[in-house]
Amino acid sequence: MEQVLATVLQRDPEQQEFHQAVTEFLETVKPVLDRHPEYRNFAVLERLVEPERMIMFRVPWMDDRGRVHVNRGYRVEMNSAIGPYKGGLRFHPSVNLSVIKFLAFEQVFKNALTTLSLGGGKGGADFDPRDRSDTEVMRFCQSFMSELFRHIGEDTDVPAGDIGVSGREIGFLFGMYKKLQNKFTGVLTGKGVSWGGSLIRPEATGYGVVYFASEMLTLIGQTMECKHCLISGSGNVAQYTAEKVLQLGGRVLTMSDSSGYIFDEEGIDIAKLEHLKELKNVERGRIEKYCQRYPHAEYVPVDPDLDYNPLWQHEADCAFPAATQNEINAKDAQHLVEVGVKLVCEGANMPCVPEAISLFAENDVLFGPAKAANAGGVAVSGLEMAQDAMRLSWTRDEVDTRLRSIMEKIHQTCVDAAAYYGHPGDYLAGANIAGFVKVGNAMLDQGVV
Ligand code: NDP
Ligand code: 2IT
Repeated sequence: MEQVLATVLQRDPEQQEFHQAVTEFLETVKPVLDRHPEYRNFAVLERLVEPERMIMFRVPWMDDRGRVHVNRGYRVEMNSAIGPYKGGLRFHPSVNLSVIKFLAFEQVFKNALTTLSLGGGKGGADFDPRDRSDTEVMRFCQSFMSELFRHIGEDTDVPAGDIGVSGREIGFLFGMYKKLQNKFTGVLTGKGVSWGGSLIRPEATGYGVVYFASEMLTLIGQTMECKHCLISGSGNVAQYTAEKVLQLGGRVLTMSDSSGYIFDEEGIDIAKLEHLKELKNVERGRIEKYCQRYPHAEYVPVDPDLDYNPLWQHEADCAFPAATQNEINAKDAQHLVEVGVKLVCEGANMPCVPEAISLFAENDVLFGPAKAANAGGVAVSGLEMAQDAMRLSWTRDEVDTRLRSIMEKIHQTCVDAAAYYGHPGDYLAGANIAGFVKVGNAMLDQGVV
């Protein structure tokens, strides 16, 4: 295992996020390797940490004033042992190969946990959609797809949304793919419901996170009812995490964007959440504006001189980081412990640094790791692929029932795998082990490829 990590570090010394994801994974799967030497003998780990394929490409596009910009596009096709590559596209200025590789690596095991036949991949670009017009975003998406189209397909690689990519972008990407291939297929998920999309896909990640958290609470004889919750982010995952918390009787105290956070002591209820959705999804405005409508709420701008986020200092029972990677550092984790938070469930991918996760374990804070807790989004993407293949669509209730059942199964799988390999109650070990065993066994069956 040290050798595997040493090779990763030596091969790509600058890829910090990827190192972090691989290190966290390797630390937890050791008990499996000790019991099953075949994984070592057939270099399963060595193969898992090397993407099957990485595509990087130029994305030139013209803004509304006629200026030409050049971005870099990525698709990392990580592992296809159990199904076609599947995973989102991220458009954010912080995107680089390390970020896309860490996300693709996590996606492999997350997708394995969904019970569906989905391999793992991730892509995106260092494009910043913020303050861009619809026509600029459309031109960017068309240029991006004019290269990506030759690498993807409904049985090869099926991208979806992630940060900066939602319904609008998926529409522009799908339109260009269809034109270039002259084929109407389920090549992307997160499509509009009238053209091949699935009901509940927009809600799926956030709802799934809260279903997973509810399962964790059930095991200790509790429910979401009356739980005070801190949520970060105000995008797709954060919005539907908040919605499901409210539906299950919990209280939402905070939400944020990259400029700052709002604290509403009276609770962000359904009506306020609808206003916030309008603000973020339609106006594409900043969360600060929430306080214009609800002046009793407090807005706290990001303070670049602080090495912690005061959002995590409010008294609460549960925390749902749903913005981005490494948003909860060791100091934030210490604050969460101090204010009495008993459950942290990851909506975002890798939002907690390793020291934060250790602090939660030392202080008996229940910890739901991203690859299990936020797998509901890709799971419903898998259900969208199934509906596309049948050319049928299921009702909201049908999809939601399947989502709930998948999240319950993922939870049980984590609990069982953790206990079987000697780490009872450790959801992170359970998720990594169960995902690894499923993908690893498929790789063993399929030979050295
Ligand atoms: P959105 O683009 O809809 O929302 C992202 C939110 O996070 C925004 O509020 C954004 O603020 C904030 N944010 C983004 N980057 C940063 C940053 N560097 N620092 C602080 N805040 C930031 O994305 P999603 O809700 O889809 O994704 C959120 C997280 O959930 C990501 O980690 C993603 O990988 C993960 N995820 C998403 C799934 C999905 O189905 N969409 C599925 C599983 C996981 P601002 O508006 O200021 O940019
Ligand atoms: O991180 C993720 O799981 C996603 N962004 C969703 C991927 C998908 O294919 O739906």
